[in-house]
Amino acid sequence: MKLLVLATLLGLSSAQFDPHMKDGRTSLVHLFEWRWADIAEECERYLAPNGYGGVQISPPSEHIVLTNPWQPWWQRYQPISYNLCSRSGNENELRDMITRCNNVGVNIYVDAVINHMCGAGGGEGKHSSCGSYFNANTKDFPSVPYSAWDFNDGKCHTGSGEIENYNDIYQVRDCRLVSLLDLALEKDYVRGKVAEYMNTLIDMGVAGFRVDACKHMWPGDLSAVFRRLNNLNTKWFSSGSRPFIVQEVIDLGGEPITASEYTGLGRVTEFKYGAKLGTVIRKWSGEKLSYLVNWGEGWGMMASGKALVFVDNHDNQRGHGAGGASIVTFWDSRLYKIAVGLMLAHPYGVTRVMSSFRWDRNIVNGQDENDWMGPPSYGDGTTKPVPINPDSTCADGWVCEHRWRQIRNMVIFRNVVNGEPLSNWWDNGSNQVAFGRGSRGFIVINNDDWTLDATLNTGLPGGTYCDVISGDKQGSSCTGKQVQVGGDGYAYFNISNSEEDPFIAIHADSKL
Ligand code: AAO
Repeated sequence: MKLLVLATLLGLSSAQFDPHMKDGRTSLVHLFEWRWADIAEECERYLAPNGYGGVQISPPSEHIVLTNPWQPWWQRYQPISYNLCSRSGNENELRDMITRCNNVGVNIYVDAVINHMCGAGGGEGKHSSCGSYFNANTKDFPSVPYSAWDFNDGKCHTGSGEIENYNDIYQVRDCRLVSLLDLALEKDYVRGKVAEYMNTLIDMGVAGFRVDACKHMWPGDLSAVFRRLNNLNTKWFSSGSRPFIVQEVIDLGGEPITASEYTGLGRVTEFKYGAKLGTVIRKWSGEKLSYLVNWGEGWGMMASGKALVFVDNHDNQRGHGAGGASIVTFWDSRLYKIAVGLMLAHPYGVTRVMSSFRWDRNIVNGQDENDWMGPPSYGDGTTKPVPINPDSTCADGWVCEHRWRQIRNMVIFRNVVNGEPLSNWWDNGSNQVAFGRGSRGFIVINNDDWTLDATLNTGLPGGTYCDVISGDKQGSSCTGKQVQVGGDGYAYFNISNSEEDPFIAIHADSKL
């Protein structure tokens, strides 16, 4: 009996670590600031056919609308209410997107901003995305409703009311993060309102949440909220499925609040991953690709089953949040493709691909003066649609990294090798490495300043394989390089350091 109870508890508690992806899919993509209407189309026309398992969407809740600076992307991290109209679209469009994406096997994960409302001192009469009235001075948000009683200010003991010192765990949880009005999540009423918001989305069919700013909430309060969440909608998910939870906690070490306080509640964003991988790929601090032989837990990261990993995110690609200058982004496209390729080939963590918009980057003394710029939009601030070029790339300032052949094909690689262990590691002691995933896939990377020339054990059955980095398998032919694997599993690789993409990847489904 005791065992049964334990098993049930374990079964239930493990479920929020599972992204519940369909048909053996393994990766999600953050379609940062995309409109719901465009995401619905993208699910049908691109994500489903190319094996993406889910989309992290920008916050769907009603947010402040700012004019100085002009409609920054970050206005969506300042909720005004839990009404479902935002810069990305209204409630009907949201519902339509969730339904259509689910119907083609692509999950939706919501960025939930529940730690705070808008910035303090915003005053009365400011704009909000559904037109709801609010008054930040009196902490009045009648569309929830929240009033002054529902905020933490009484508990914060810094002179400014702000978080002044990340070494003081009380400040970090009870004071304002960059002046954002901090909700009192220990109150049953506030927990109830937050859970009601999240449950509305669950009932609409979302598969889970990326929960914003979790470092700034007490784990006990979060646990109380998560316990109130409904199971996923059985129209698309098996009965008893718990919502997938990813908590945003920035833990690069050196602060008293650690990711491990949160890993019992759900997955946690592993920020060390992108920061360290960036350092390795850039060859800073004497780092080398060959050191990745024990990549993952061996590098001081959390357990693989607790981690959500990414090369860059919407904050650190523009100098917000943390990670520092080492973070690789689409601006360094050659290094970026290697980094994302490596992430997707490696078994560690649940992987998230970033999909960005371009902005007028203007770095002055190490700071990007235009780090606030919002998505491609019309003069009135309405977000532009995402037009697709005949060559399947995106236009109008949308970068669409997830459509880059090298990245898209590695998302498929990850699905093909799902569940296989890391195998046949090889390195040259420098920046040339190769590894396989059982007998299902193999990747070879050259980040040295000279040619890679080696015969390696791929672990794959003999045959001719199409390299999915330089091209695609189309029917029985290959538009890129071909790799001959002998009956013993060995293959010869030659990768010049001056190639556009100095890496090769082959897998069971790319066999000709
Ligand atoms: C905007 C304005 C503010 C204004 C405010 C209210 O920029 O000037 O006061 O409105 O009017 C986003 C933007 C913010 C924006 C906000 C609201 O990034 O600029 O404020 O929307 O519109 C911390 C949090 C983390 C947070 C991150 C940005 O812990 O949760 O800051 N990320 C999320 C979202 C983000 C969003 C919010 C939260 C708020 O992803 O988009 O903000 O909803 C240390 C700490 C980290 C801390 C960083 C930030 O990091 O560890 O926890 O992140 O500092 O400064 C080394 C260390 C590393 C350290 C880092 C930086 O790398 O190793 O630990 O240095 O010091």
